[in-house]
Amino acid sequence: MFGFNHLVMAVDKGPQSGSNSSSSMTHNSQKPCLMALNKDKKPGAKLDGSGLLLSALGLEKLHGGKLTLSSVLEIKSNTMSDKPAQSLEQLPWTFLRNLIMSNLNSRNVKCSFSDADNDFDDLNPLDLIIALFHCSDPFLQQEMVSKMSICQFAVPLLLPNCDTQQSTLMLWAMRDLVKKFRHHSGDGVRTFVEDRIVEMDIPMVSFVRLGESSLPKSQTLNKLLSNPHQHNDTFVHCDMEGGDVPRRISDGLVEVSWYLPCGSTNIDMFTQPVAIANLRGDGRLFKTQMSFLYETSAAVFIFSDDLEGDLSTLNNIESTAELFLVTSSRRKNFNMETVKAICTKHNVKETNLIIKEKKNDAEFVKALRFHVSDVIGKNPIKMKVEDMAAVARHIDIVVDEDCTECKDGRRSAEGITGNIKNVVKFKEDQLPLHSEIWKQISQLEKEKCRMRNSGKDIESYKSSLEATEKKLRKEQQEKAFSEAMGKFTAGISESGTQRLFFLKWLKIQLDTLSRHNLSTLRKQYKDCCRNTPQDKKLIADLDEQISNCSLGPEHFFRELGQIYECACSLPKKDQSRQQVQHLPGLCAQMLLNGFPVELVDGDASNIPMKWIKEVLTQLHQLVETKSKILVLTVLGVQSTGKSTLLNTMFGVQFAVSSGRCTRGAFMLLIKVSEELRPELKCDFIMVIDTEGLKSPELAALDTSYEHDNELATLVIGLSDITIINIAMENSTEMKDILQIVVHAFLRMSEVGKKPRCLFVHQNVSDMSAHDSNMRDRKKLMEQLDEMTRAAAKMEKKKAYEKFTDVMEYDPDKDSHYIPGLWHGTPPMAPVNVGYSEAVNELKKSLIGSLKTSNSRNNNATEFVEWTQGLWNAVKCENFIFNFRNSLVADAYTDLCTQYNTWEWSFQSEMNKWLITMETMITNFGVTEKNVQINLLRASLNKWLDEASKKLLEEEQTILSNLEEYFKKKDGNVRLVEKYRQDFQTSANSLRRQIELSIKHSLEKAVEIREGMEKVNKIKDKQMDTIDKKVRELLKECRERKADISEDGLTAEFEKMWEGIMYELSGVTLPEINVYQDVNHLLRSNLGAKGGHVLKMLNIVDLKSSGQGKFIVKHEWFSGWKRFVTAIKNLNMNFIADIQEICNNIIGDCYSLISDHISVMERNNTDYHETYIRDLLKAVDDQLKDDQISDECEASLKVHVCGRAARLFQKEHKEFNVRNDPQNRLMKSKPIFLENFLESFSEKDQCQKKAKQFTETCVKPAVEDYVSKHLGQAIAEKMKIGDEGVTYSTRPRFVSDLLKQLLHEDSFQKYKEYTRSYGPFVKIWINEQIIEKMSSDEQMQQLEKELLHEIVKKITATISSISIDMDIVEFISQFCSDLEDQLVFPRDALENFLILINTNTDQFATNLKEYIEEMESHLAQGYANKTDTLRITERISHLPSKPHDLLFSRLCGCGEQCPFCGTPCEAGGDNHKEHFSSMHRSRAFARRHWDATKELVTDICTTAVNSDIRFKSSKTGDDWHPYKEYRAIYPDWEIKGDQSMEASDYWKYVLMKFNNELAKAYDLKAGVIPEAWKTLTAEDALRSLK
Ligand SMILES: Nc1nc2c(ncn2[C@@H]2O[C@H](COP(=O)(O)OP(=O)(O)OP(=O)(O)O)[C@@H](O)[C@H]2O)c(=O)[nH]1
Ligand SMILES: [Mg+2]
Ligand SMILES: [Zn+2]
Ligand SMILES: [Zn+2]
Repeated sequence: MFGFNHLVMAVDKGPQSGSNSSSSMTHNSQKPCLMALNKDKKPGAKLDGSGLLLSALGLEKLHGGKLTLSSVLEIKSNTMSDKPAQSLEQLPWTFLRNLIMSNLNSRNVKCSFSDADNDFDDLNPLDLIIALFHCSDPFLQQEMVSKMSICQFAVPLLLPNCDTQQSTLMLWAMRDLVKKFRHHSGDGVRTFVEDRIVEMDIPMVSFVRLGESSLPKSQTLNKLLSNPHQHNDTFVHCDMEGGDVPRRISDGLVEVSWYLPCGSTNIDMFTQPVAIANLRGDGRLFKTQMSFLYETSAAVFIFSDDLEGDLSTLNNIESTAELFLVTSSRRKNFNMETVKAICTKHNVKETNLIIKEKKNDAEFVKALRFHVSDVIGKNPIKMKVEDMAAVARHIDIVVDEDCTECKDGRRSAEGITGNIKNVVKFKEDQLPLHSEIWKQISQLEKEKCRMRNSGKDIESYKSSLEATEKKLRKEQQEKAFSEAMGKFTAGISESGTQRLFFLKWLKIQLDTLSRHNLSTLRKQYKDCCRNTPQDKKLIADLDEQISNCSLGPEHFFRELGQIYECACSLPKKDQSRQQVQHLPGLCAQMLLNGFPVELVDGDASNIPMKWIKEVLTQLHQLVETKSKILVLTVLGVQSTGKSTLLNTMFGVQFAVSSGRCTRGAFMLLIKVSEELRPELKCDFIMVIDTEGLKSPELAALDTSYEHDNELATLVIGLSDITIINIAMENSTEMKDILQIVVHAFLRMSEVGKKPRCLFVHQNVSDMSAHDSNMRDRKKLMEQLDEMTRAAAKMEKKKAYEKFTDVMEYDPDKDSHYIPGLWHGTPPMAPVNVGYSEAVNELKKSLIGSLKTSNSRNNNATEFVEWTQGLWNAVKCENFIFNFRNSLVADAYTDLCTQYNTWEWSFQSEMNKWLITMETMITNFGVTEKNVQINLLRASLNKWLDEASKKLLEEEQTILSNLEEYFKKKDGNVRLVEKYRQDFQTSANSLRRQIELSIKHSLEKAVEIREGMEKVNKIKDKQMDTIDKKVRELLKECRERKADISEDGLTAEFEKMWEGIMYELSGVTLPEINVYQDVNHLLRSNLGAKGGHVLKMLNIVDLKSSGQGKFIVKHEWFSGWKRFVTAIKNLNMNFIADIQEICNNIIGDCYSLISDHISVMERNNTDYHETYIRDLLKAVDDQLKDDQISDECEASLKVHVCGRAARLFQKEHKEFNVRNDPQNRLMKSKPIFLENFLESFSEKDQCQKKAKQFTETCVKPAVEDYVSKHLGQAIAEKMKIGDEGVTYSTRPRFVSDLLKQLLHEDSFQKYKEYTRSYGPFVKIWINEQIIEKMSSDEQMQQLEKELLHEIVKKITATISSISIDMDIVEFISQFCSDLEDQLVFPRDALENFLILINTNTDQFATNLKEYIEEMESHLAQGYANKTDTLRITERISHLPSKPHDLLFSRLCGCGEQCPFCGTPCEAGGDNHKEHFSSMHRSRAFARRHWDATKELVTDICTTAVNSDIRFKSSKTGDDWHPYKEYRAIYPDWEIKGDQSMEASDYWKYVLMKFNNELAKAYDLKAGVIPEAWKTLTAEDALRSLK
């Protein structure tokens, strides 16, 4: 069977094709099995070296090392398929995929197809392996060798090339193999050895075949190496799948495998390590290989039956190897004599002759084993693989390490490692930045967040921390760039392959340097953890030693990071800073090459954030912004095979070793192939390997619990999928770890992220685990639920009941069971097939679930943002309250901006509707004289219904807009999911708010209209009487027919008029006593307050109230609890504070009063008690509960109402005078007379009437229209254009305002801003409006537009009315058509209609002309008044004021920070939590130290991180820690900020105005921390961004 077939022979003869030698056919004829195999081979199959095979495998383009590791690791669409290959071309990929996953079955390459047209319908696995080695680059070769070795496959030592006949010694490929074993030494002490295999002194025993042999060599070797209980197929043999297929290109291959003892006599086949080499093919044909083996082996075993043939190869002069001859006595022409003769001839000792006599193998194998043991027991030559290179070169074998890149890389690496005598010392000298200093900086950074050791003066403390950090950074700068680092940077700056070689060499050499120490320490550590976990001191000590002794490329990268970070604190232009600009790019390139990069430094427990940020930013650019990543992480107890799992799953190379191995967290990128990107929605998968969490016994170690907690929170926060790794043997330990994990998940769901979670149970022996573990799963689930509740309670978030509330987890789908890694006892155990298969299943399910998930993935820069935010929050401990991330912030701002526009359009819409309705109400009864006033009430209800419907519709619009918004998949909407509810409630509350205000306004309008009824009735009656009388007189005069002169007529008229006067003289308008109304309303408003207040009302004199300034008096507060405590605390500001509140309210009320008065004058309406009610409501609305005492409130209301009463009384008087019947009669007399005369003479009045109508009715109505709509129009205008952005969201508005304040630099303004935000802001907006409206005649433009709009409507109305009506009907129709738009002055209309008698057609025509004239006249009027003063005046008299409209959408909820008074910036007005982006020193809220009277400088965001305490009325004047301010102010969210830049604005302002502020508040100036003193206006400005 092992006499090779014709195909191989042909190949061996060289590249000529078709030279099937007949001799080989003769050989074959003796081999029935091969005959049978080849009998249907097509004759003349073409064979031209490796070419045909490679092309059949689809590899021809990759020949010569073009296949790279990273291309193999790419996630492709076939990555997850586990179907057998469907074509030859798929075979290599299936093989590689399985091999990378350490699958023992990977060599079973039978494919499930049969392709008649192909010459190759079957393939020997060795051919495939050789073909792939030819195609792979050196790094993939290394990886293949590593994985083959893990599977206990033999690996190529000499790689043949059938085209060139040139063998290659695969030294480089084997470089990375590290093996561990235990010697059996004579004295019974078993020493444990771990080393790089190519550097180990291990004797090699080679096996070759010469000519024919009936003995199955490879199979025999497998038996030789396997122990009886566990058979390994180390070498491919003919009974394996595909092993019987004729080999095409792999003869001449020398494979090697090592037997390594584990130290147990029962298990070990050999007590000493031995390398077994196996030459494929007939040794006679491979002289070079034979020589190599002779010169390097301790012994060579020759298998041959063909002893008569050419055995010249046996006579190698250089050979030092002992020769053995292995033959079978069962073959036909066996002759003991010849055998013996041959032995003598070729110097084979007789004892070295091994003859297989029985059919049974056992004895034969035993004999072989005996001889091998004997050879290695005799202390033979042991040649390192490394040293074989010299032999190889000598006999014309290429050594793969001889390529220039490899040599150069090695030299560069040696340049660094050659100088290392002592690792600890080297690190101190050459890598000084990242050790102690960086640890100290990390401590400082954390302390800046936590402020554990601050005294009272936290801001100064913080600034001193900052100063220390600066100092440390400076120290770093002085040490930056040691010699070794210079070389390292040079090394990684090399191009492509050479850099990779350099890094690999560096790793190899460093490993060698530190291996000895480390492996002992790790072992001790592991033993100690297992056996004496109570000895914490020793464990901690070992832990530290491990960290001190370890040295790998990651330490160099760490150092690089620190070099970069310390340079960042230099000015931008500094040369040292310029020099390091390129470093992150190099590191980014490494990441792209698939290197793990350290994210969290496990020793310092910190992330070098600036460095990582820049690295990932560079990466983002390197891949042309196609950097969407999906993050997968693993968490679990120490040494539970986390890194192994990831390595197996993705073929990556995270550090693996028993004992404490991974530190911190490493990230690594795996490319996703182009075709899969859309499906997985990402370009890369980022795999993060983490440090094992400590088991509970160890967790008590100093700060390790904290460290674990931080790491878990960060990692879970970063990941899209977290694998929780549980080793079965320590599932109880896992419970405590889970506690940490649950906390982390809970925190994440608080910030709107719900990562997926997978449980992987490792070391499960039973393959049916999934089903049988159902009960365990249920139990785990229950435990998790319970933990969730406990964690929720601890984090004070009661809402979480179940584990699934905090993460996406389906216990059935997301539980995986993985059997033990090793099949047998290491080191000779291969990877368990079950392990590899289960990991593959896990991978498939992971990737499958990624496909179905619909989350959007972050790109590298977003990932950095997210990391940064998370890490800051983690550092601040108070995680939930501290998490602020710019991605969330951006998403939130976007949502707010959107919401703001919806809200605005809702408000505008309703505002317009309200104006229409008010117009209708005012117009009620104008056209229909005798309509019943109570119909108005009925209509009011109808309108209110209509309003409710409309409001609901508008609310629905907002809600569905919201719905749409959250459906969006792009953008980070999922991050603001948790605010959704807030905005929904806000929409709802906005609706209710507007509903109330509409109801209020409409009712007021109706009441006022009703109040006018009496007066109107009187007027109407009067008019009717006169009209009738005049008409009678007219008729009478006409009937007389006499030619009455004008004088005569006048006389007649005068006579009649006197009569009327007499008749109507008794009629007067009702007098209203406003004071009485006020008195009454005050009583009912304050009635509930109790006796003392009513008593006060009894003695108050309203008539003298409300004059002069309102002064708050002490006595109103005597006995009031808050006041008493304030006095106790010597809070002299108390009364002043109240005074300010009152002043603000009074200011608002005064403007309300003047608004009412201007309405009365404009519409000629009377006073109505509703105005007073309005006023009282305004006061009530502004007074928050318990802000001032009852007495004070009463006095305030009396003051306001007193003033109102006086003004309204006066207004009422004026109204009565204006509308006094006699007076009116006197006024209308000339009109009547004129009309009387004209009617008599039947003059045509058209022209005149049209003019009169335009002037007295239309023009005032139009002006009124423009005024009513102007406010809204101005407000709209303010919101558009570049400057309009100011009004887009609250934070933006505040920031723009502060910017301007900074510019104006006025203490007074700051004082007003911080003391009375609302009023100040309104005034400020008003100023902005006036400024904008004054430029470019903007307001005139708006006025003209409104004017034109209404004129167009009027003209259209005129044209639409039929001219067949008489004039009165025409006018009536005209008015009613426009009743919802225009209010025509009632009196003027009546006067107009007196004795009217004109031609409708003509009138209409004339009217249009006059209206046209009016428009241009009015427009002219607007255009002439462009000065600021006039605009200010005009705006202040508008019925709806633009600044009020804008303010109502910008004031938000109106809450202010309970500590510093900064306004809430949350979107909507009904949110669960108030927050603000920038707090300020409490000094601005007049806070000061009791003892010293100095202003308090500290800022809320620092205070909530510190251990200092506060007291307020809410704490019952007890001290309460700031950290737990939530207990007192549960709806405020004040995020701690450890950065020095936070609130720079206010620091600067306080620094500048410290003294003025102190003076204004009669206090002493605050102590300004050193660091603030250097702040400039630019810094302040920057912090507003
Ligand atoms: N017996 C057994 N050993 C395993 C298994 N998985 C991994 N190992 C071995 O356990 C050791 C630790 O594996 P790692 O993958 O480094 O474990 P880790 O969890 O990453 O360790 P740390 O990073 O130090 O926490 C290695 O020597 C692995 O070969 C397993 O399932 N069974
Ligand atoms: Mg690990
Ligand atoms: Zn605050
Ligand atoms: Zn709020």
